[in-house]
Amino acid sequence: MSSSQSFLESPPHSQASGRRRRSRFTHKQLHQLAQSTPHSPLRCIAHIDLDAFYAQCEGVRLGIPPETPLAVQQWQGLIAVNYPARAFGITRFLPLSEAYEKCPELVCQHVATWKEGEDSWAYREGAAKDIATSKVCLDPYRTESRKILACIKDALPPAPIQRVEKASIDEVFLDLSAQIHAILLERYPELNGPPPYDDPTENLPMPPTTALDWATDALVDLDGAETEDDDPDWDDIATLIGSEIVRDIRAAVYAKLKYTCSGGISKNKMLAKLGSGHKKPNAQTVIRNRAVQQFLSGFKFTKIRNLGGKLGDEVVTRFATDSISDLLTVSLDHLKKALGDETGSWLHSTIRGEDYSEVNPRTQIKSMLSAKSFRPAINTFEQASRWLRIFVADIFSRCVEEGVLENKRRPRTINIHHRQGQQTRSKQVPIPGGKQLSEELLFDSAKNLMAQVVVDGRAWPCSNLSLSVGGFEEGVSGNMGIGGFLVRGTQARSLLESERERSHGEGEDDHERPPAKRRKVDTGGIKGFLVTKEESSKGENGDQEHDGLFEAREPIHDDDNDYYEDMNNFDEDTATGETNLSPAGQRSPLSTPLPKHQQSLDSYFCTRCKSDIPLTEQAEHEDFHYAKDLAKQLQEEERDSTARTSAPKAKATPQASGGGKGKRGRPVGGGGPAGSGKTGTGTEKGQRRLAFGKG
Ligand code: TTP
Ligand code: CA
Ligand code: CA
Repeated sequence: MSSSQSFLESPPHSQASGRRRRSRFTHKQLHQLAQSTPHSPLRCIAHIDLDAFYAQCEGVRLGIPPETPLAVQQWQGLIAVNYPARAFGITRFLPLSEAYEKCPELVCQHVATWKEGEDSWAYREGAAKDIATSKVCLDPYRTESRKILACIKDALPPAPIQRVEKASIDEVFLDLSAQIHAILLERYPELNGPPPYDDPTENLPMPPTTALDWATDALVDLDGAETEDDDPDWDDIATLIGSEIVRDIRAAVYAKLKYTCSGGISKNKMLAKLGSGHKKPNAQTVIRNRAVQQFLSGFKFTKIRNLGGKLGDEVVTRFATDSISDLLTVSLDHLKKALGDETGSWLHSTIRGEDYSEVNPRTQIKSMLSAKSFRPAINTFEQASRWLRIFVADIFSRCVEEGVLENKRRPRTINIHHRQGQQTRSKQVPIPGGKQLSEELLFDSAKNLMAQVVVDGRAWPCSNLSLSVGGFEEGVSGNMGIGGFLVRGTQARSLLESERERSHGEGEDDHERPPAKRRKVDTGGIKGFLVTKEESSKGENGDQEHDGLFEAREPIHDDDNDYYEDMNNFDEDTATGETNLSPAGQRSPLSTPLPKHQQSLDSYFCTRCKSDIPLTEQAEHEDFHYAKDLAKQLQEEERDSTARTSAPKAKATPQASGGGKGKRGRPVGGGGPAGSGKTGTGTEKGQRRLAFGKG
């Protein structure tokens, strides 16, 4: 007789003592657990978030004892504060002087910086005063983040049982369902038996346990109707096992790397994420299915992702409350009437703790962005070039970590985003292929993009500039792979032209949208409302999901935007269309051109167009000629290379053709052997000559 039989025939006394004989869950639902099916009612998701992450990184790097109050400084503000420092009332974005007043022994470590004229990032003495010539570098935190992620993965069984989604620089989601399923079958052999009558819709036997040991977990109180006297069902057991796994992971991260983190364990991502933030630092919170409503009712709905912005405001206005408990009394019909069918239904289920979004174990970086807001704004091509040099160094070092030098992965496109007054423009070109990706190559492309912005006019004063690379593709080892990266001069030029047309004079809302954006929230068409800040400001690399389930009501990001990017696993391009905050978290007005009456009436004589140009426009005007010259040079170059593209072994370059792939539809000529690198074919030489000199 199998154990499940023994459960089937459990003695009547269990009935008498109020124990149910059968579980609420069916054999089928248990099976769904093994498949990590989002709708499995036994599903278990965890969220792990590092405590005061940057501060811990600095503490570990510098060997500072964890009980020392420590904060990470960026310019004159603080971006991470460890828990001992928080005990003094020190918070993120508190001005430095105030922080020292509260805690004179506070250790403040400035973030590493990229500095104009320097080849690499470094921790620098007095970095805080170099805001005009430096940008922050998050590489040290990315490196630690990678180590932690590896450690977490090592503590889990291999894929496909392991499902880990890196959600930002310091957090991950884990779908523990499949692993828990395996553990359940091991611990409770009776679950291995076939369902009675071979009917998968038959209920499982009850677990043979009456009391669960939640160890050191913060256990959220049960919902009103539930009592701790009720026997646990399999969902409680699944959550308990999930909690054990998370505790082990946290212990492993601490043992190996000396970082503490907090965890949330529940049935979905939304709840797990709320859970990890519930009790910090170094603790984990379990929200059992029977405790969800109780847990959620303590929150404002504006803390839930997609409710932090426009939609949240709308709901607050409509229902004159921001509390979940209040909103629970509003009927589905009423919500639908007020917000539309889809948004209404979505909100109705969300505040009841429903979220079927998947843990998405993508690990590959899709794009990288480096950005800087300028206060004061910059006014010349030369200044812009100096920043582009820094962006390129930043991006290139990350590309190297992605394995570009070994030809493992390589970005296909490079984008510039430029803000002048209220206008943001983006431009994109393919990254020339056929040779090793290098800083010079990226820098040349970046400057060419900048030149395009200048040619379009109204480039200055520029208040925000950013560079991103995207369209990463897997390299193929050997020559074939390199061939795949090849974009020839003519083709590159055509793409560049088409890009110019597309982006000419566009406003910030004119960015090309990704054709089919996947959404995290499985809600179908709540589109109008559920455009997050990131999405609304995203440029062309939008083929990814969002990770953070929650957005700050007033999202705070650092001066250089890198934080936002990392929040989104580097996939985001968030530099466009953002309202910038000063390092101290204060809103600062975006720079706008000087009002007419403040402009100088002085002028200078341009020898090339033989006319007087206002002195205030001199820089822009000179840039204009510079860019025009460049365009002319390009045309000549193209004529040159067209004449020479008669090589017999012409080869299509699908991967590298970016947007031009189908459109071009013709083989693109190639002179020398693919990947001939520095020996250079005619077209490659052309690519070189696209570039300005060193800037
Ligand atoms: P968080 O996880 O939001 O915060 P934290 O890890 O510092 O503290 P907690 O213990 O509450 O989780 O952010 C992770 C890191 O991201 C943080 O250490 C610094 C950085 N960060 C910014 O640079 N700017 C910001 O606005 C926020 C929110 C975080
Ligand atoms: Ca954190
Ligand atoms: Ca975090």
